[in-house]
Amino acid sequence: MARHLITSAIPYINGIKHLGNLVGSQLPADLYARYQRARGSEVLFLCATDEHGTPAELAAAIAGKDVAEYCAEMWSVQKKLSDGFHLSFDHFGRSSSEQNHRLTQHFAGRLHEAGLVDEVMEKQIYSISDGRFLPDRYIEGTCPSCGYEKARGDQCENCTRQLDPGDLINPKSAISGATDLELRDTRHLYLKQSHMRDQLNDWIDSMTEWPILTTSIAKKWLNEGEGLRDRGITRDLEWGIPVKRGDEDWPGMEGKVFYVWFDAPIEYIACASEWTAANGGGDADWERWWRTDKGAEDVHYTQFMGKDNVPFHTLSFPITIIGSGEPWKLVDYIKSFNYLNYDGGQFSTSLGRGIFMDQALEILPADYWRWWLLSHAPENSDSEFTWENFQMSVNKDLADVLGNYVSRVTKFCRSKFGTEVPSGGKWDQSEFALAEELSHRLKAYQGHMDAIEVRKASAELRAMWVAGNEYLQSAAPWLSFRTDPEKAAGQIRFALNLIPFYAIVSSPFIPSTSAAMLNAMNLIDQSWPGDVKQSLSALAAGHVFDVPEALFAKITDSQREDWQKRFSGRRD
Ligand code: B3M
Ligand code: ZN
Repeated sequence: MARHLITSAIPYINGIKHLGNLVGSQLPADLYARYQRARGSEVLFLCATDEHGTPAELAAAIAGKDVAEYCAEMWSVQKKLSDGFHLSFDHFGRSSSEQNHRLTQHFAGRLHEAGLVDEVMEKQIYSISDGRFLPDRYIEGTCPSCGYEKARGDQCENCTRQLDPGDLINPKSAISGATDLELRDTRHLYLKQSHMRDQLNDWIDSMTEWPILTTSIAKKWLNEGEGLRDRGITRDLEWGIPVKRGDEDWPGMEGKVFYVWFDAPIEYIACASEWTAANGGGDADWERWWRTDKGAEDVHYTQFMGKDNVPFHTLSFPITIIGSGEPWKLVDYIKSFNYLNYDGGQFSTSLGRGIFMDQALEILPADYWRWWLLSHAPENSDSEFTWENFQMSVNKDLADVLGNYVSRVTKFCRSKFGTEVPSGGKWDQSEFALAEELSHRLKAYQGHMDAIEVRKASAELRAMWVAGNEYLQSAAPWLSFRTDPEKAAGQIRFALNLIPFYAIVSSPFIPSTSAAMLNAMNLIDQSWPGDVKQSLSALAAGHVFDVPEALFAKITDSQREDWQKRFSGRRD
């Protein structure tokens, strides 16, 4: 049995994610996990919240809460929303877990022993009134370019210029407004990434199957620019994982924490350990996914992420793993995504622009969004959400093609033969032809799913639905019924059999609709179709079914206009 370890980039804790975040990592990861499970693989699918760093501290301060309390609350909010979207994580962990503390400190210790960590003295802005060092984002002042008075130490939001805190005119603390700031010495740890350049280059070169988007970003950072500069892995913050090497204190590093991007990917490993802890298992249960000396040598590991996360996953995290000198599992395949834009601009969390996960579920069920997002996944280039396109896709693909098919077939059968699969009649040329076409299309679909070509897979799936509709239209059992009821019975038995077939192959995309279809058809064996002809005979004459409620409602023009207006500004 094939074994698939699958992780999605772990979303920041600071607030609810928008649909652009969702389609860039968690949702396609879920598609793949569901598909692999349906094909009989053993799957471990993990995600978590990314809880450290200044964004978490700042968001908690704005909410007037203690950081730990804020994170615990937001974890529950995000967990509920991921359940709402039917994301089938085996575990949804937290990077602030005790397991991640231990593992992060363990890796730091190993890297130190391997001579891969430098201690560097540098100067940073210290706020005397606040009694702490201020990260760039905690310093505010007037932008030297445009005069905006609330520019941050890293960037001016008004004119977008990148800044250093020293550029600001009248700098002050964003926490307290204090102006008694001074430069002070502070010691930090740097990971000597540059020492690993050749090893990393060889490893990336050996990943010949990676998608171009992933490889090109990895190579760009490896060969030019800033990628393999040594990287600061500690910060002067209170919230985070305390700097230690293994169990030991690190002299000179008291009061400091690891940089969020150092501990976040380690959470992929820690999350597996959280998973076993939550299920009463022992170390061996998660190590067989992560340690190649303990059973993980046959695991295939796939990561999903937006393109901005690629450098951390192709360079920094592999350096942590390889540099440790221990037999941890390295990623086999990195599926990365471009950006989804929103109605002529960008989705933006800080500007509250676009549709956020909670809002989406308030107006429509998850499957509508899943279908649109996945069938328009920003794979080869950025893609754009528009309400017109969303309305068209839902109304055509889901309501007219799939939903209508199921409703026509089941209702026609009920009115002419009752809610039992009718006997009589047999497959004719057109039934054989469709079974043949579906066999080919299913193979193509599986090929795209195996290769994680999300858009191509969705197009093939849609084509399978369309083929069923075309069959129904040309077989026209409502006509044959008048002259040859036996023939109509054979046709409708065949047509009914397409419903569980569609349900099973569509389930990675639209799991709750698939469940409703299977439920209506009362089918016990829900295994993936091996032989299409055989699975199109699964419902035998006499099998009882229900006519399901309409699977999808069309989006009306007035709904579309309302939503367009409602989501045109900043979220409140
Ligand atoms: N939290 C960034 C993001 O959500 C970051 C990913 C971490 S993956 C280890 O895009
Ligand atoms: Zn400015």
